[in-house]
Amino acid sequence: MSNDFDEARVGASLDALVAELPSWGFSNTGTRFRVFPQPGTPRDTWEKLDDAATVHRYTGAAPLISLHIPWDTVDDWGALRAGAEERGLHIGAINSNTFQDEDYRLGSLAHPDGAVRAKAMRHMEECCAIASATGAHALKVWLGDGTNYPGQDDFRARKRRLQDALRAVHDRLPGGVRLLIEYKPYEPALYHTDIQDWGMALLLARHAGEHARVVVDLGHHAHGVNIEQIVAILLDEGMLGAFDLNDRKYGDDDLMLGSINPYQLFLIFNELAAAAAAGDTAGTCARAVAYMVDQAHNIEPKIPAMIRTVMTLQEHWAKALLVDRAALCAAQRSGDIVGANTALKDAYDTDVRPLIARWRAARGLPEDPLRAYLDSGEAEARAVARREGVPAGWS
Ligand code: RM4
Ligand code: MN
Repeated sequence: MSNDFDEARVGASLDALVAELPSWGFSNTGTRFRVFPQPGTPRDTWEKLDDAATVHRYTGAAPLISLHIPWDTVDDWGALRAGAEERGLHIGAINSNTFQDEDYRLGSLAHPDGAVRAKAMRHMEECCAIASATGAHALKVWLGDGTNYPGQDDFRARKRRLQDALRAVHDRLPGGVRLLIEYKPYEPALYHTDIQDWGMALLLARHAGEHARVVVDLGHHAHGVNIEQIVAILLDEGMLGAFDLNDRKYGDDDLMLGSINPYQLFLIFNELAAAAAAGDTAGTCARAVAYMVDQAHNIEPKIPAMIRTVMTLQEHWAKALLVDRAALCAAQRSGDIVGANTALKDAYDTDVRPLIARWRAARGLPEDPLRAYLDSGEAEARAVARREGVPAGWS
């Protein structure tokens, strides 16, 4: 840490950094081979709020929770919103789900049959109504749409159906709600997905309307893809809306953030920190980006995994803020390749944990949230309190 000025600057930026937790990250999940249930898993949406609120209580940095519909459906959305607020939370994004119903075998918004597309559109309307009732900031659309075999359907026809449908969804957005469009190269569709990459998502967002943006899920790229460059380009176009934060080794593994490739995470945040300081389109865009987590904890305990992820987010954000931008810029201009790369490496190699511990202490938070949670006995008490009933899962 270079000086007090840096510490105050990083601290102020950490105050503004808000993580959004996924309700589904607290449910029992697994792979297609096995779901390993965990003790103390929430049994309903209210208990998912309790778990998200626990992560926020220990970290002070995760006051938002994303919901997934229909997994989180309740009778009274106003009551859920009030319940979230009582727990110190707000509802973040509403995630649509058009990938688990029998009718969606050939897709949803891109389905060849208009009746199925209309059904998917009714679901999107329901999600818009939920966004309005809960005060959510976004409707996030990730589709399972695609095909499994060459020739199964017509790429261009599917594109046009999807384009029209997303424009119609955009027209139904409540005021102040963004449409976040997510891409993914494969799975569940295995030959092609209709929104396979950031270019397709950008195209669809542009067609949909002014409140549409692109979501970058860190697990949704082919190997070797330069994600920080995608982030930079989307920022420059004013079209980056949000992240689905996680990490992966092979596929869409939804592992804890920064657990496999922390340097990549730093390089992504470096682009955001550079843009956030700018007075142009990229700056406005960067300051409105939502830091959503999209993790599924298959065998690791869920609340500790989420606390760990929020800490990782803060650490890598702080490192990105420490990049000496003047030195970097000078090195870039003079063609000093090693110097430019060193400006990044120096920031990345800085141990920011003591600074963040001081930031926490000044706010009455535990200096090590993970250790404090593990020592609290809360996990054991929750396992006893939730012994009865049916734990929540992906249905
Ligand atoms: C998808 C995608 C979505 C998430 C679902 C559960 O792969 O990442 O964002 O809502 O999983
Ligand atoms: Mn995602």
